[in-house]
Amino acid sequence: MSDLTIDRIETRILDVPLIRPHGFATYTATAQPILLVSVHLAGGVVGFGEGVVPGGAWWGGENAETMKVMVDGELSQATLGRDVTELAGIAQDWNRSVANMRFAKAALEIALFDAWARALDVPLAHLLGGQFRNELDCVWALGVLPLDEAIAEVNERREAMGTRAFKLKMGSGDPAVDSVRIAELIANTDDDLSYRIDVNARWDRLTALRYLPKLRDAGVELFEQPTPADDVETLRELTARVGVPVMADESVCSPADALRVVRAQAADVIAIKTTKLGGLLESKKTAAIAEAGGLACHGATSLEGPFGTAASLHFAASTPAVTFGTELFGPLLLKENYVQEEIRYQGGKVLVPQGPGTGLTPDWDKIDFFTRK
Ligand code: MUC
Ligand code: MG
Repeated sequence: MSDLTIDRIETRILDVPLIRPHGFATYTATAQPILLVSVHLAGGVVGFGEGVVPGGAWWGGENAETMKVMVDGELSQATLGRDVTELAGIAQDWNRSVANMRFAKAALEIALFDAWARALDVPLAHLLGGQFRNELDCVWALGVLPLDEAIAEVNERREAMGTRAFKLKMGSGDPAVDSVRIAELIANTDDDLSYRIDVNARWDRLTALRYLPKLRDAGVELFEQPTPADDVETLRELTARVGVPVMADESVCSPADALRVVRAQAADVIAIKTTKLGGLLESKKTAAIAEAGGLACHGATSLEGPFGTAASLHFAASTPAVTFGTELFGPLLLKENYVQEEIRYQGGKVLVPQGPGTGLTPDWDKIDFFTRK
């Protein structure tokens, strides 16, 4: 066995252009900033993690720049010189010097996991309980788009990848106009497609009570985080009243949050982003709490690049509680990827990359090209 001492941690910010602008509730991204973290073990093995938020700081307060400061500073100090097999203890120690900052912790934790798995020459899923599936259902998110462009994109994705489930972003425009646009999209595309909306916590209670029933009647099958993250009581009320499953995303950024949602029965599904939760260990705990409380888990995304997406796939492939599929399509939204392999998408599913660690090898020419100067 090679030396597993954590010898060096390197970070760089990549700016990777998107195939089209991606409109969120309060922000439109044309490129995805990604903090690429490389962990070098003394024996020569290198692991990779990505610090990613959906576009910018609007989602959870962190961005690529803040993540770089945290990983380069306190988080590295608490990690260097230790043995990677101590990972759970290292991750716990981070909380002594750095409160919150879960996206930054996830980037480093995943790079450590990847290095450890590569040193053992096993897939990452083997360190997470074992891989029991090779593929998962995968939703495509449209962002906020005009109706004609949305119809074209649905048809194109269906043709190219067999996608049948689509997520529509709301919360940016007038809810009355937006609801009509979504009803028209559903009416003007094939009946066997499935639609969900994500409001990114932007509506108040009365807006949600007014428009969610209209969207339900139009055929929307899942409501993701319609109302503010901290207002678990309103989420509970909507879950009980609107007759369509509700998914908690912003409301669950820790295992303790998951327990709160489970206790209140405030949602039917919990969105597990390995990024917002602070990594794979915290994602496992969150999934266990959801499972014990009878809630489904969804393999959600912050629009990670290939390494982050593959890590989330290994998490989902080793976690039976993820019963509600995934939206791990991030690499497809990037104009170009920076690994030598491609994550494969077919028949509405995404395949878990195979090989040691995440199963992906960096393409350093492309990484250098996208690195912020
Ligand atoms: C979110 O809030 O779910 C994931 C896909 C997408 O379009 O937005 C993200 C973030
Ligand atoms: Mg969401």
